[in-house]
This record gives sequence, structure tokens and C-alpha cells, in this order.
Amino acid sequence: MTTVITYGTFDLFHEGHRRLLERAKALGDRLIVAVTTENFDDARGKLNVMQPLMERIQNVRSSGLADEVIIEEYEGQKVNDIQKYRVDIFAIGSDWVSKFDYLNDYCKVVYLERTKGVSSTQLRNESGVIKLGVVGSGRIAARFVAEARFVSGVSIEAVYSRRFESTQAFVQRLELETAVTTYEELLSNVQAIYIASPHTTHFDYAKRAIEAGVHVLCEKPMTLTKAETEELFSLAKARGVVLLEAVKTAFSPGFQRMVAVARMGFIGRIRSVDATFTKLVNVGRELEGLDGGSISELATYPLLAAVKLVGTDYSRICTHSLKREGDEVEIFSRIDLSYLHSVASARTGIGVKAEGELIVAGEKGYVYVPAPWWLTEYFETRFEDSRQNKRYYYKFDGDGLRYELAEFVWMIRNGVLESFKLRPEESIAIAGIIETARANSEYFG
Ligand code: C2G
Repeated sequence: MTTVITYGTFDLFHEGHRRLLERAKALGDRLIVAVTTENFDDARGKLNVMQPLMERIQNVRSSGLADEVIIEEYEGQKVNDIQKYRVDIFAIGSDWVSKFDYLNDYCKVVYLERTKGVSSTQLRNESGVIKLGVVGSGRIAARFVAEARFVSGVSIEAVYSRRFESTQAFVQRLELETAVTTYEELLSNVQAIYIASPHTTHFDYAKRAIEAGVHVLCEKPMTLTKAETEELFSLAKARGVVLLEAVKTAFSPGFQRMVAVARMGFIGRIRSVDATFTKLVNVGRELEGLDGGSISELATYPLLAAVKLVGTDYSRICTHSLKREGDEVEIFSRIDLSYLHSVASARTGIGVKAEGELIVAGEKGYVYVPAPWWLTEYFETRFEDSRQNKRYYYKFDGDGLRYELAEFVWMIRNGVLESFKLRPEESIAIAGIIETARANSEYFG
């Protein structure tokens, strides 16, 4: 008697799940399926699980493939289960390759090839899984694909990028299904796309997708001008599709909580926001042809903090920048925004390193978010009397791209066109500030 065990969320039970269970069962005589609880999924950073545990268990039961269904509720349970149920084989999809090698000490570990895409069967339209296309095959696109497996209810179906050979290599490396040769083909195969191509191509790709009725999650900066960003949002609204700028920080639990705490009155009226984001890059290689500098590369983050904390109604922008000698690339900038009752300052650097902290100063106290503030896991409220200081801790899972994708999927599923976490007018304001800052920078060095 060979006992096989496998684990999973099994949300919106689809073809990929069914095939996995079939092949797991074929490895032995008896199949145990462990279904994850909400708490466990939360603890391991899996977002957007749609169906409650009881329904997911029912999904697995009705497949007729499980001889026994158990629940998985804590880290480390797998080892106990293997002993308790006298398991011979632990089977799991190939998206987990090497992650469970440690279980080889207790039983045989088998990685079964996962089903690439879930759209190729009858089940596709009934399962409720959203079909997603990816535009671009660079580093950020690869990180996005890796993070997407932590978001339930979405499946990456196809990839398009300018060079087909890179698209093919990307698809193979990340175990995806289809590399397409034209953008039209991508649009006709999916309900939604994630755009991670060079900045200057965002507008065109986003516009064509919206016109085709495809929802768009677009890497930041969505465009480099206010007019183009405005045009995209008004097109999306008219067409009834979701358009969201992929600013991961905006959707992360810690940042949202920090904004709420800062605005709630604890620190008094907010008078000043200082946010810094620097990232040393190989200027020649990474910015080639991207129309780039530190403002276009990085300013979205500190400007997000500014618009979230003191709003979009600034009255004046003053920018000071430094250029690198020789190639004239803008490597460090300070963008100062004046508001009626407050000020904000965003510092960005791709050739200068500084402490990546955020300070929100109020009339009673201030919020201090240590570097890297944009991956908000921890912040403090600090006061003149330090005994009143408070510390706040949050989770920031993985690279954080799962948060923006989870929001995007939730919006599509619920027909919500605007997210309060990052409103269209906030993306438009940020684009406007970036445009003005780049055009009116006073240059030094
Ligand atoms: N799967 C698959 N093909 C897909 C999607 C999923 O073969 N297109 C497999 C996964 O690899 C996994 C199982 O189906 O083996 C369940 O997938 P999920 O419900 O997404 O669960 P997962 O997050 O992979 O949980 O402790 C939990 C486990 O670590 C796995």
C-alpha cells in the first residue's frame, strides 16, 4: 500500500488542480489531500483566496480523486502528517521545485509538472480564474510571474515582448504556456494584462489594451506626462475597464496603515513629508534608451507618500538635480512641493546613495518609517515625551508585487474601477509632478 499526500489551497478548483490530483493519485494506492486554512494561507503570504475552507474542501471531494481530505493549518505540519498518516510519497506541483526537498528525510518527494495556464480546457470560462497576459520579459516581469503564484484566482496565460527570442526564453524559464509574436494576439487571448516594458512604451500598449476592452495593470511610471496619464484613465473609464498603476507600496498593508495612523490625528495636523528613495544602478546599461534618470526611475515612490499624506493640491514645485559628469544622466534630485499648509520633499538617486527613510511631521509628533520605508514593515509614532512613542509591525510578503496584483484582480472581479489605495487622480498628480520636475529641474554638477 503506497500512500501519497499533496497540499494546496484549491481555490476556484480548475483544470490545473484536477490534473495535479490525478497524477498524484497515480503515484500510489491512496491519496490524501490537505487543504490550507485561511490563517495558514495568510501566514504564508497567499492573497485573495476567494472560497472559504469548507467550499474548497468540497471542491476537492467532488473531484472524486481524494481518498481522504485533511486540513493544513500551521507551518511545519507536513512533517507531522507524513509520520501520522505513514506517507510514502509527498507530491506537489513543479512551481515548488526544490522548496520541499527537506521532506526527503521523511518520505519520497515528487514534483509533478504544473499545468501551464488553465485556459486550454472546457473548464476555463466556468472556473472564474482571470486570464492574464504579460508585456515584457525583463527582470521586473520575472519577479511579477514569481509573485503571481501567491495570488489566487489568476493565471498567466501568455507573454509578449518586442523580441520573440527573449519572450520564448522567458516563457520556458518561468514555466509559462505561450509566447506570442504579436501584441494583438496577446490581447485576444486574455482578460487583463500587466505591462512591464520600458517606460516610453507604456502609453501605447495601455491605450491599445483599453481600446480592446482588456484590463491594465501598468508598471510605474505609467507615463511620463500628466496629459497621457489623464487620457488613459478617461479612456479606461469610458470603456469600463480597470486601469491601475503598479506601485506596490500603495497596496501593502503596512503602508496603508501608516497613512491611516498619520492622518488620524495622533501626530496632529501634518505639516511636512520627507521621503527618500535611492537605488544605485549601472547608469549606462539600465537606462539606455529609457529616457531615464532618477526622477523617472524612482520618484513615483516618494511622491506616492506625498500625495497620500498631504494630497494632490500642491501649489508649487521646485526641483534641484545633479547630473553625472560625462553622460549628463540625472543621478540625484530633490523635488520640493509647497501646499497651502504643508510642504513635502522627495529625494531620488540612482548615482547617489542616501538613507531611504520617510518622516511625516505633525504639530503633535511625527511618524518615522526606517529604510526601506517603501517595503513598509515597521514604523513608529514619536513624540516630545518619548514615553508616548508607539511601534507598529506589519507583514510585507515577498517582493510585494502580489499586493498590487491582488488589488487588480479584486477590482476586476468586483467591477470596481477606482481603488482608494491609489486613485486615478493620485496617479495623474504624480505624473504631473514628474513631468514638471524633469522639465524644470535646476541642474548642478
Ligand atoms: N497546480 C498545478 N497547475 C496549475 C495550478 C496549480 O499543477 N496551473 C498545482 C500546484 O502546483 C499545487 C496544487 O495544484 O501542487 C494546488 O495549488 P494551489 O491551490 O495554488 O496551492 P499552493 O499555493 O500551490 O499550495 O502547503 C500548501 C502547498 O505548499 C501548495
